[in-house]
Amino acid sequence: MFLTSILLSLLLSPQEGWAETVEVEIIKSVFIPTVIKVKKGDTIRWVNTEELLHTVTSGKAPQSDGKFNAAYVKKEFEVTLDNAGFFDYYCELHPAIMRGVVIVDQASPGGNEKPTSGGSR
Ligand SMILES: [Cu+2]
Repeated sequence: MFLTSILLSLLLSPQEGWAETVEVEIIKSVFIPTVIKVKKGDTIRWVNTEELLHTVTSGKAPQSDGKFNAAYVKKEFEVTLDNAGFFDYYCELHPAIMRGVVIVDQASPGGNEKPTSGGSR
């Protein structure tokens, strides 16, 4: 009885795709949207729509903080952030004009908050 209902709820709940991919486009040397909000574990994908090369470098321009860095994005770059927080990033080639922010939400998608396994790294 009990097991059946667990199985049923597993089957019925939309577990598939609870981590999403959020896209940021680089258009005319601007990150669009400039500020995005994602959930922990989501993937952020930057898509460079133009010929110009750009970087996606974490930190407050012009100071990278080493969390992520894609040098010379010709087409796409993906990153998954597992920590909640506020992540500034910019383009090292155009730091004065190309800046963006990723806000990673504490909650996991779909309310499937899993107990964190012990041990910190
Ligand atoms: Cu750039």
